Formats: sequence, C-alpha cells, structure tokens
Amino acid sequence: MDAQSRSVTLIGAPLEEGSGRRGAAMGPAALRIAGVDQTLIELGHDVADIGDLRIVPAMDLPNHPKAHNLRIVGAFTRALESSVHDVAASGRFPLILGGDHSLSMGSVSGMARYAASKGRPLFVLWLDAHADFNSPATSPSGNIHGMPVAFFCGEAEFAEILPKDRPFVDPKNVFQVGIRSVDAREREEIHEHGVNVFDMRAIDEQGIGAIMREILDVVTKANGLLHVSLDLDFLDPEIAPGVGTTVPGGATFREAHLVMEMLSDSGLVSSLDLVELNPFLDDRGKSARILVELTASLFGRRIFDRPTRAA
Ligand code: 4U7
Ligand code: MN
Ligand code: MN
Ligand code: MN
Repeated sequence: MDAQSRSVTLIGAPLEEGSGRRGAAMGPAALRIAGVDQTLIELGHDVADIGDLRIVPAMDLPNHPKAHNLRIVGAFTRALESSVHDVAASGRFPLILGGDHSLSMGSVSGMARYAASKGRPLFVLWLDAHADFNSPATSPSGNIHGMPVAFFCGEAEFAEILPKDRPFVDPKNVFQVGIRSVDAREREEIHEHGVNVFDMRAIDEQGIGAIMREILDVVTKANGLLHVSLDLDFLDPEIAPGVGTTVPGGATFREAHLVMEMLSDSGLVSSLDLVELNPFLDDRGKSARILVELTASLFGRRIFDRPTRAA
C-alpha cells in the first residue's frame, strides 16, 4: 500500500495450540493493548476490529500423532480461510493478530482463494527465523506452527482441513527472509520445491534493501498480490524477547523497519499476519510494541518522505 488511506479489518486469532507452549493466545489482546488500532487510525486509515475468532474443535479431523492439536488448528484454519477471504473480497485489508504461526495455514489459504478469483498470482513474504516447511512426516516436534508453508503450498496434506480443490501457493512465489534455523529434512524440501530463501547471511552480505528490491520487482512484474507473514522471531531476541522459539542473530530494529517502509512504498501488500508474540514471555510489553511500530511503518509512517522510486 502507499501513503493513501486504507480500510483495514483486524481479525484476532487467539491460537496457541500449534506451538509447543502456552501464551500466544494472549497475543491479540497484547497487540490491542499496545495500540494497533489507534496507531492505524492516527495514520489516517479506516479501522474495523471484528474481535477474536471463536472456534470449536473440528471433530471430523483425526487426532494426528504427529500434528499436535490438529482439531483446534484445523478449526482455526477453516475460520481464518473464510474470514480473510471475505474481508479481502469486500475490498478491505485483512490484518491478522496472532496467535501462533499455524494460523497462516488459514490466512494464506484465504488470500490464495481471493487472488485466484481475481486472476492474479499470490506471493508470500515470510519474515521468520524458521522456514516452517515441515510436515507431520518430517517435523522433529509435531508442532503445526512449523508446517504452515508446506501446508499452503500443498506439500503437507495431513487431513482434509480445507476443500480438495482449494488453490495452493506456488512455492516459487514464496520469499523467506531472515532464516537461520532449518531442520535437516526441511532443508531438502525447500530446495526441492524452489522456495526463495534469503538467510541471515544473505542479509549480512547483500543488505536488506537490495533483497527487498529484488523481491518487489518480481511481484510488480507479475502483477501479484503480496501477503506478508511476520513471525516475531524474525527479529533478534535482544529487541523482541516475547517469543517461544528464540534464535540469536536476527534482524535489527532498522533492518525490520526498512522492510516495512519499502513494502509500504511498493503499494503491493494485500494482507498481513502478526504472529508468535507470547506476552507471557515478554519484557514489559516491549515485543508487542515493536510489532505495532513495524505495522505503523508498513501503513505509511515515515521519518521523512522520500521521492518515489521509479518502477
Ligand atoms: B515458528 C521447528 F524443530 N522447526 O518444526 C519445528 F526447530 O512458527 C521449529 O517459525 C518451528 O516459530 C518454529 O518444530 C515455528 C523445530
Ligand atoms: Mn514461523
Ligand atoms: Mn519462527
Ligand atoms: Mn515434497
């Protein structure tokens, strides 16, 4: 999106059962307390908050030994797939307040259905320490928050959560940035399927600005929609401690803001997940606040304006 005013719908997804521990279900509340709605309003956007999704476990799904809490994650996947699709189809920007990263099975699938209805390709920018391309067969933990990318790419069908004819995301349209923790079999899968990975070393060597220009050029040329999925552990744990799966050596404060500022200038972003915030592990609201600040940069907050870059 550009500096223009957007209509944004906040969708709370108090899901923690996809991760190995409790606490992420408090994420939507912490993001609201940190002022996500007021911040967007002050930037001139129209904001509607539909509250938190409420689900009942999907009893038609199996109790899968290698996909923990599948009935709960599956119910959230269905609820998010339809609400994210419907919000986008009504011309509004879905902003999902998580919740653990398994929620992206639903949010990205909903955007994939919306993009298909418009005849446009969906691209995904995955900002994360992890590739999240496990499946029940490869996962060392059985935690579904390590599987969403494989799921929405159609590479991890472990039960019929969504209709069989749902559109998948082409793994070659997935750009992962910030990666620094990948499991052995997951590594083979992401290479085999052609996921675009910019690991922390790529950020160190090329600079985050050059990487973002490369990604945005691809999306622009394809006339794509771009879904952004921001896992809090993309950031270095020194500045964002409120997360269950800390990995040292993450993105800095300025690297993360530059990503958001360049995304904002591009006008390409269609939807956003804020995930993996665990307020129980946070330090006095620090991590919730940084997610809200990054959201502000994505929605047009600037230090100073810049001349628009020629396309
Ligand atoms: B997150 C892990 F084994 N790969 O699958 C797994 F290291 O959404 C971690 O990126 C997954 O935070 C992390 O359990 C999921 C593990
Ligand atoms: Mn993740
Ligand atoms: Mn992660
Ligand atoms: Mn495969």
